[in-house]
Amino acid sequence: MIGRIHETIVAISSPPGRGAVGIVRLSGPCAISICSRLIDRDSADALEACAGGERIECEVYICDDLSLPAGLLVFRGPRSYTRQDMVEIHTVGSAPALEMIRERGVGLGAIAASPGEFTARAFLNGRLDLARAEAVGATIHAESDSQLRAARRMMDGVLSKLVKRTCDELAEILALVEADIDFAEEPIDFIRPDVLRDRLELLRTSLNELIQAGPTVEQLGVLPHVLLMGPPNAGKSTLMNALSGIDRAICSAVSGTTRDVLSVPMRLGRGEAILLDAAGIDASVDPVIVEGRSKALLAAEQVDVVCVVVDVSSEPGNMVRELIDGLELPTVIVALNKTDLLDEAEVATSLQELAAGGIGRVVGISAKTGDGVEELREALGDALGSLTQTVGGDVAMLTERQREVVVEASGALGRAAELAGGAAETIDCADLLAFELREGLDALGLVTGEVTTEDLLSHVFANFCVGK
Ligand SMILES: Nc1nc2c(ncn2[C@@H]2O[C@H](COP(=O)(O)OP(=O)(O)OP(=O)(O)O)[C@@H](O)[C@H]2O)c(=O)[nH]1
Ligand SMILES: [Mg+2]
Repeated sequence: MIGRIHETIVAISSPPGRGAVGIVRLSGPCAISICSRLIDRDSADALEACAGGERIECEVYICDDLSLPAGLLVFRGPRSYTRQDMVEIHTVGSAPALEMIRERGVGLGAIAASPGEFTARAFLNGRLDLARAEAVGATIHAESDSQLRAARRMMDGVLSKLVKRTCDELAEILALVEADIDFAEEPIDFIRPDVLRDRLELLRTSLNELIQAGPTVEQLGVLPHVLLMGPPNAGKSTLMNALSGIDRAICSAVSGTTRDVLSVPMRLGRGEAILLDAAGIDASVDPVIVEGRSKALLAAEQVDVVCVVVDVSSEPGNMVRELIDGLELPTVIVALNKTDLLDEAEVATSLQELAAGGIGRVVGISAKTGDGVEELREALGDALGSLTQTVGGDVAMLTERQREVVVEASGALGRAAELAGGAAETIDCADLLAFELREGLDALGLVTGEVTTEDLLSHVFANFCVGK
């Protein structure tokens, strides 16, 4: 990526598949001249003369005798995302047409862009630091609102600013320690060991806060799982559809309708979870039902919360006990379903009886009418708690890669603080101290990309899509 920065790259930037609009993007010194040979003559003249920041309507040729209407967004470097000349061709979102335009671009001298290469150029040309470039990738891959928020904060540079402040302070401390080495013969104490130790401990505390701030951006993407478990016909599938708002599962009065484990995303307050529906648990010996039951029980051990669904008219207290007896379950919430079939007093008695059993929170619902479903959603959200948490405030979220290097930096600072703590004068251990401080600085440099290698870039940008 670093070696070919002066070549022109081309890629389809819109997502795969059909859409109203598709985008082919070019960046590099020949972006304008290559694009002008893909379009009609008059528009090509307008493109060559364009100073950037404009949209030009044109016909783009997907082959010699076939053109499509298109709009060109033209950016002249350095006022562009990559700080190079860039053109975006917006045309009909047909996959073959976009591919033909891309191939023609390659035929005219552009090279096919690698994943993330546009953003890598933005980084290499100083438009973004590495933490912000990673935030672009995290935004594209966000699968939950928490991930999106975390990525957005990274884009705003919260992490970059924090790391920069730490690096500045560390560089100043290093300069003082090095002065101690350079002027070892002089009777000057540039920094006292106790002051040095305190300053390093402070820096280390702020790095440790960053490490412990919460899940990494990647971890936020792993959604928690909730299983609906109960006897056949209790209304699990009806509840799955009600909670997810999607008609996902077949529901029927025939017992044993669901056989496989079905899954669907579900909103829980501000977070999200995956909701699973499985076969009912009973004593049937029918081989298909036995197979479905063992899949349901296996799922019960792997999820974060089990929501036991029982029919209010089926001696629910005994039913729940029978179901969960001998099982090692995570947090359990009981959904007492079909409350629409009984009067209020009867429902209240069943709820009290279940609550007294101390199994877990009990919510009366009717999956059919929707009564109590929102209260159940809230109970599930509470039970999942931190797993669905949206990280709020100004916390700087880290990617796994960033966390690793911040842990390294914190380790180096810890070793340096220990050296300073055991010394009568800084000079006693100045060489070792300077070494650890440089280690810390180098590690932090990897967060923002002040220290970069081709390997690091390939690692960071490998997860991007082509065209970004
Ligand atoms: N009155 C009433 N009927 C319900 C309610 N929930 C579900 N049902 C009915 O109960 C029957 C079984 O519903 P399902 O959702 O298929 O039950 P299930 O637990 O998934 O059943 P299996 O997949 O066979 O284990 C269907 O006829 C539903 O319409 C409810 O809240 N009230
Ligand atoms: Mg079912």
